[in-house]
Amino acid sequence: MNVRAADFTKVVHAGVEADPRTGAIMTPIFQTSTYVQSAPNEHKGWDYSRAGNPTRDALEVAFAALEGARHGLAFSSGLAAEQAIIQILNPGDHVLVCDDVYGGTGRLFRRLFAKYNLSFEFIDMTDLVKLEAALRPETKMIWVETPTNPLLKVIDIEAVSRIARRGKALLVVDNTFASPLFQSPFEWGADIVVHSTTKYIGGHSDIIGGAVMVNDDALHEQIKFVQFAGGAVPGPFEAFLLLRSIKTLAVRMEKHAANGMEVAHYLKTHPKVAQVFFPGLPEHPQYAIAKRQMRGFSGMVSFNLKGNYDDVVRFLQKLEVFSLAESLGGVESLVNHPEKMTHASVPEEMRRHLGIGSQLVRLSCGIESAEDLIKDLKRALA
Ligand code: P1T
Repeated sequence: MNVRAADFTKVVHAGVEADPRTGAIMTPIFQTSTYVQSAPNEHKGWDYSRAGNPTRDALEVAFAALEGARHGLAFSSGLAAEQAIIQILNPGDHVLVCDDVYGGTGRLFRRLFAKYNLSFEFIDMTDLVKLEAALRPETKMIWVETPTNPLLKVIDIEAVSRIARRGKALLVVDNTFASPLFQSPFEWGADIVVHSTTKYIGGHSDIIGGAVMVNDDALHEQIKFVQFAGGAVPGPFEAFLLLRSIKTLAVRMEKHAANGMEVAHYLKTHPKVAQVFFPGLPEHPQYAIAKRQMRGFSGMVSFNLKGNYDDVVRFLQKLEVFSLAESLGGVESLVNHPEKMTHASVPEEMRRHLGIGSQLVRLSCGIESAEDLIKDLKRALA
């Protein structure tokens, strides 16, 4: 299980051509808002940077290549990308959403879009019978995040795509946790793939960004229109940084995955750890699906600590290599307390139902030495 050999080459070259004017090997940062025209609406293909910018264009080609898609679109954040996807729907449409999603995704759907007469129903999509029964004539979209945030449940994309086809609903997959190198949702029947590029694709905790990839030309036109008309685009500098990040995605993902695996195995033997959530452990309830659908398990590991909330806070404060912070997917290891941080906006009853409680801790294993990560956890757990 690992990054495909061809992907090491792909990430270095995706979307990048030597600059035709200078031969510069790196894509220039076209830090411009507008472009001189020779006559009204006669120009070299760019008229205004909300509509298009050469640095962003190169990034969008790279995004498409990462997911093996026909089209890529860049957004100013992961949530802006999600927003653009939802904005192709019409009032009255119904969306089925997997119950364990990033807190901000749930907040976007529940608090922002519900008031535009769109309805969102959150269900456990590891239960396909339940999913099929929830389908209605007005269900226009099925929204899957896999592995899920923060409980790392794995949803069978191929099986959900069969249900989506039967219901004539679009299947959206948030592929942020797996990264494009460990999971290819289009190969399992997804219609739209979305990423928070703030995470693994950016990889250095210095960018907020989002990506949408699609194969269908008409769907691309619809989402591109939202991008243009709504304007939630990244600037050229962010686009440049992402192009730079993508070149090292394959080597980073291999190390994240190796560290995640070692940390998960260490935690499961620790007497103060009650339960470990990691799709690469054979005892994970969807291990068979994860092995079939994923090529690696990335660096996300969640676990429940024994004791009470004060014990959890003491543990978090004793960590030295892991920093207590929101976000994930960067080269440096982070630790998060979902209940009080990333998932504080999830209704309490839902959190209780899912098992996002005071004892739950989420790790994003960076690319430091696994030995140092385990030493840090050992000292903080002592
Ligand atoms: O933060 P932003 O770039 O807008 O991306 C939102 C988002 C979308 N999808 C998934 C799976 C995510 O995890 C996120 C953001 N998540 C965090 C900030 C976090 O710490 O979980």
